[in-house]
Amino acid sequence: VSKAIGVLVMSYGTPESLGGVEAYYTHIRRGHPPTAGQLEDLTSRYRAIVGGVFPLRENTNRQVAALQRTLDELAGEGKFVCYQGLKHAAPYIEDGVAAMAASGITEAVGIVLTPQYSVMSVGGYMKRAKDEAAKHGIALAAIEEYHLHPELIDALSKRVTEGLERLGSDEAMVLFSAHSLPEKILEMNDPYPEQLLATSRAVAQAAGVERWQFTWQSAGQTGQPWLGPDILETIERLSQEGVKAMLVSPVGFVSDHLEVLYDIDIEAAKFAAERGVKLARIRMLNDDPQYMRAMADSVLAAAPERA
Ligand code: FEC
Repeated sequence: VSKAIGVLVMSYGTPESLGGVEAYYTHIRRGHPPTAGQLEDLTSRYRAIVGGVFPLRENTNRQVAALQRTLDELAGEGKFVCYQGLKHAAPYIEDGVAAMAASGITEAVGIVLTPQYSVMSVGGYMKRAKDEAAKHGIALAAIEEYHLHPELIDALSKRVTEGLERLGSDEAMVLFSAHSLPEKILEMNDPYPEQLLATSRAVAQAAGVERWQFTWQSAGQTGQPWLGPDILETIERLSQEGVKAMLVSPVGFVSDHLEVLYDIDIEAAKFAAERGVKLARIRMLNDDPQYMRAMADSVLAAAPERA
């Protein structure tokens, strides 16, 4: 039995290579393989971002290492041990929990790299983590959200200020964005839209930004309605209203990955350029020290008391 508290650090996961895209996509689709056309569409998006490499994987490794260092600094070395658990790729959430059990961990905290709660995102990660922890006799405390942590808000607001300077327009509109989800989450009273708005409002206030809107991005094609307006509709409407400069500020994403590097940097940027709109994006948090402190603080608050 280990005295250390395990920290299960969960994130989305990415394929390891272009050859792994089909298995990854099948996992996202809950075991239903994509059609050849869907697979080609996704593969071509991966090919288009920085030469077809998978930045999310290295990035997640760096984030987990940085969170470990931050916890060591705040709580002393050896108190917390971080394990990685991914939703759609190896090491899966279940692998992370099994690795904890193999090291004799009996108490753990689960945290997801995305700051806002939805039953379809964080709720799904936590259910899998708790089910697996129960099998191994591990008590796992779940951190559901940290979307208003002052260090997170400050880190994002600095990036908004820096992005606006880069854009160099006094008239720019800040577009806070996050991954859309199927509209049916509204019937479940899901806190996701409200928490995203709360983060956006706090960041706008901290950065002294008055011209801002919230918009969704990266909706899936499932035949069901997804939350809107989508970022492309928002750009279209604002451009018709005469807005010439926009700063996309993802607040539900924290890393450089496909939904940022493709959906914003390639797709939305091209769409904006065709309408004479100058579009920029804030730098993602990745392993930003303030973001790490926001997570480490949340882990300390959720961790069981030790004599
Ligand atoms: O860079 C990478 O390799 C991974 C980028 C990536 C991130 C991400 C984050 C979120 N997703 C969320 C929900 C859904 C729902 C569906 C869905 C589908 C996809 C597909 C790809 C994909 N997601 Fe994702 N998501 C990323 C990538 N996502 C690829 C499949 C093809 C496509 O539509 O583009 C629909 C599933 C279905 O078909 O039923 C729902 C949410 C997040 C943000 C929170 C989090 O990070 O967990 C919510 C990064």
